[in-house]
Amino acid sequence: MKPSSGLAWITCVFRLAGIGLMFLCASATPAVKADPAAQPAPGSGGKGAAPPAMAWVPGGEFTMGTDDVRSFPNERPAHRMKIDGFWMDEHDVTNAEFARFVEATGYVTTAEKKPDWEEMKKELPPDTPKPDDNVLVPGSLVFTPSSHPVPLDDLSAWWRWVPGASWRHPEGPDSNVAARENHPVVQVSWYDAVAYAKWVGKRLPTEAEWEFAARGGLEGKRYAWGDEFRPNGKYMANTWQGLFPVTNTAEDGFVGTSPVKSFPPNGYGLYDMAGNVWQWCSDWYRVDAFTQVVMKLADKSVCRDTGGPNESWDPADPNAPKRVVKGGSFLCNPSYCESYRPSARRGTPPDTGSSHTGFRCVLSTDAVSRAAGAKPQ
Ligand SMILES: [Ca+2]
Repeated sequence: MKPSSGLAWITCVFRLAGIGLMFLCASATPAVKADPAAQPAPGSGGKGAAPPAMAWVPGGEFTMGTDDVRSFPNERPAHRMKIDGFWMDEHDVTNAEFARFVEATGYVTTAEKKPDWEEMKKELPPDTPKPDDNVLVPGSLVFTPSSHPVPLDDLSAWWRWVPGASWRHPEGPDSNVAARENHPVVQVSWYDAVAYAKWVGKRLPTEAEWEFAARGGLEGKRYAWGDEFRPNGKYMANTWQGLFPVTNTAEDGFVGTSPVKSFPPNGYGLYDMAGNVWQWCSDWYRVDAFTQVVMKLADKSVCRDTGGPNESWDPADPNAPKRVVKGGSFLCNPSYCESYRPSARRGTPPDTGSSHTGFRCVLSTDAVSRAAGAKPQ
């Protein structure tokens, strides 16, 4: 089966090459210019005390994207971006946390619902035939290693549509999360992530917020911790070692997802901002988003985070609107994507979950203040 919109994003990832992007943005001072005065004073009663298990990400300016030739065209051009400070979850939302949400609300995730062909076909080429009803069943995308080397431009060689796969059963009906309570929840759609965020009184990060946070105060570095992938021989993130997608040597200690906080935090105290699982952002995905944003600048100097484009655009997959995912996953390897770099980005249809996509939430300071006002101490 060609697995519907669920696989739509997969077919486009490597077609990004060839999309010409222009370098238009004049770079200002190439450094992170944080705004320490914007940091809330814990317990001050002003902007509120630190929310539990969240880290403060100071507002300021930074260089978003990259002009490094060792990147995908959709990461260019590098441009100066200014954002406000915000709180971010220290780690990805875990299976235990998501379970509490489902238990409290009775929420049913996208992967647990029968696919709606009328909605699916909107994201597919017009002549796509309707699959048999016996394959239009609840399910999701599951990574399946190949037994032999395969061309790395054919992602269908290692992704399968598995009936019964969901956040409760990440690899299919015979799997479960009983021993993975502290792992990131996966097999969640963008809609699922938004629903969870709303329930906990938070929201998804914008792409600019996510990238600023991932850089941890470092300017223009290739990774969240610097320019060296393994400083002093130490693995800093859960990625793939070995011949992808055939042999996973797990030299970093993990074949699949890892418990949150298994690797060192970045400069803002955030864990797993590289590898482990991709993370949903609130923005629509455009291949040329960075070009678009700098073209709109009057003075070509500093961009302001507006929450991303008004609509999705991906010429390689024009029928499927997508949201941004960032961070890469345990499947990322230098041989094919290396997307655990802060500037790396992909688009994924919001109805699509997979065994390597999760999320975390953020909280604006004004929201903290409202919460504090609504709940007298
Ligand atoms: Ca690994």
